[in-house]
Amino acid sequence: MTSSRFTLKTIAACLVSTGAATAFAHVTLPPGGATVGSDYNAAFRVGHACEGAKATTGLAVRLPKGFVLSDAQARKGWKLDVQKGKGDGEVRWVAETPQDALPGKERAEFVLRGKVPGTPGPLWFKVLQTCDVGSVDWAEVPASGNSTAGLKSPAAKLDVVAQGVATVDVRDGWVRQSVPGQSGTGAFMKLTAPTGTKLVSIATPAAGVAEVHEMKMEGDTMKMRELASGLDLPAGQTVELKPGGFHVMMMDLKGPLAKGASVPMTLKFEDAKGVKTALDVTLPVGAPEGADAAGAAHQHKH
Ligand SMILES: [Cu+2]
Repeated sequence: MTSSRFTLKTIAACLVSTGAATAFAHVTLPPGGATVGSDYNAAFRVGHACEGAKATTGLAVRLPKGFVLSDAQARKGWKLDVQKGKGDGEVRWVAETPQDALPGKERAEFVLRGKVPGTPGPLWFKVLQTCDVGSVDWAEVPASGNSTAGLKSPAAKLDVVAQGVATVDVRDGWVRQSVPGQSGTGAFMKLTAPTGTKLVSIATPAAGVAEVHEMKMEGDTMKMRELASGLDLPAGQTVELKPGGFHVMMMDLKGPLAKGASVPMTLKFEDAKGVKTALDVTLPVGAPEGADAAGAAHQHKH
């Protein structure tokens, strides 16, 4: 639990997002960010046709300024057209025949690769989706900030983060409330690491000690233990920390955590190459609706 092992203290961005309910209704990039200046596989997800249409017949991605395209992935039965341009490049896929079009009920990924800019911030890819009937221009960008909430046809967003900041997407996080005198509680969240990493430690001013734990049945008793070597986050896979399973164990609480309060937390990661990153998040206290059926019985004995 020493934080001195981590020399990178620059933790600027916060990738916490809430409400992914509309994710499949839009053209989006997978959860998580990209490190400044890194090569990025942009896999645009198309999960439906235009309104009233049966199939997607074309996709045109306008490359944002500062993104340097290296290549785009061909699709069988689709014509690929790449315009490199400076700050106005475009990649276009067009179905060669109606039979090659993407049916409205099928999901597909359209992939291009390139280098992201050397400065942190949101990168907006505007995408024109063409269908057998009509088209949708996914091109709205928020006037300020980087939340797409409330936008009808948002552009696809990629968060470019500084060196040392984790690219891990954290969502639906919360901390179980505690009563005066209670020494420990748990924190829960969903983590998606785009290139794979490990959650190795946690620091929070709300607790003297915070560890990554797992709960398991041993015989007929539920036992928990610290994951001493960290929690593996395979590339692109969402790992859920939830009551009865993996969790962040907060011990030696500095005070009671009341519903409605919030808890700042620094999540520290280390990937297979030994690259260490961290992410600052703020988690609300109190179980979200429907999240906590098994939770009340979660007793902590150490
Ligand atoms: Cu625990």
